[in-house]
Amino acid sequence: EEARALLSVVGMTCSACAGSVEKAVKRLPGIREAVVDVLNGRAQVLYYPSFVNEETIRETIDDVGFQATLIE
Ligand code: 9UX
Repeated sequence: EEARALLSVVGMTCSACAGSVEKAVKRLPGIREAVVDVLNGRAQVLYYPSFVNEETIRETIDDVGFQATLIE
C-alpha cells in the first residue's frame, strides 16, 4: 500500500535545486512520485513502505545538500 511523506526542505533557492531533489528521490527504489515546491520549501513524496522508508527519503535530500525534516 502506498504512503505519503511531507518534508520541509531548507536551502533551495532556485528551480534547479528542486529538480535535483526530485531526481535524487525518484532514483530510490519504491518511489511512486516526488513533487518539490521550491517557493514553500516542501517536498511531497508518494512511496511504497515495503521498499523505502521516510528516513531514507529524508537522508537522500540531506545528501543532495539541503536540510530536510519530516513534517508528516
Ligand atoms: Mo543553482 Mo539552486 O547552483 O540552489 S541549483 S541556486
